[in-house]
Amino acid sequence: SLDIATVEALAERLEDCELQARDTLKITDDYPELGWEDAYAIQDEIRRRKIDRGVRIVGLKAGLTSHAKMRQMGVNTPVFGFLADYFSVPEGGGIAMRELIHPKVEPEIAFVTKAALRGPGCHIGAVLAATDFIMPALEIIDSRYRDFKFDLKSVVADNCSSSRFVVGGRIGAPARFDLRTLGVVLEKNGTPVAFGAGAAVLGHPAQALAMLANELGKRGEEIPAGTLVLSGGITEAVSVQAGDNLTLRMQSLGSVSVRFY
Ligand code: OOG
Ligand code: MG
Repeated sequence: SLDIATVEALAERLEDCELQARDTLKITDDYPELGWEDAYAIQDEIRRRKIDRGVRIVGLKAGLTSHAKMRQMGVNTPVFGFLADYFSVPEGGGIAMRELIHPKVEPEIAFVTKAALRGPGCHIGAVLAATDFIMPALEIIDSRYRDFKFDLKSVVADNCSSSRFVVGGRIGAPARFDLRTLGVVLEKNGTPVAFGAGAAVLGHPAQALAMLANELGKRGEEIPAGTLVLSGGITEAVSVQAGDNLTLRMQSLGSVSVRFY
């Protein structure tokens, strides 16, 4: 396992890439023995650096929770990260391409909790009972690794490619939906480019929060009440360029849009 100085140096390298919109080679090229604890220690150090500068953490995310995403990235386990205040883009807002490296957009179901969730043993029923509401979300991921080429531990260290997110549309009470059959259409410049339903995420998107709570539970942490959680891309992520407009339409829950300039 890595010593503290190495964890700090790797966190600084990855966060500098994020803040300066530069890419880097995946860290397992230099540290092939990197373990899961090392990877989350680097992510935690990036979070600590941000908090030290006065940044607030405003949510959590699960990633690689759908087969489409796992296939796209060639990996097979969900991973977890955090969302910082400046990641949040208002509904209909714009994102400057020059601030990012090579962004991609994912359609996701966002959950907002009204009670804490703590593992082990957290399950879909507990997640639904603790969910205040759900809403449509676009996640903008931007791996700091060259050409989005990474392995699971490298991506965890890089806060799971987290970059920006937009929530909007309507809010829905979880009891009123079968989240498995909740349909989504992702449009790019008015053309539908990706389609799916909630079941693409681990059979049921609430399972992403259950796994997150169980993972946090191992470290004595929980998903607090009032937390925004992105449950993971339902379809493959879609690449974007300056001038693109992306809209997510979610069955019964309206739409959420973002543009790139
Ligand atoms: C890792 C992040 C994946 C999702 O929703 O699956 C993710 C990546 O693909 O860069 O956010
Ligand atoms: Mg995502």
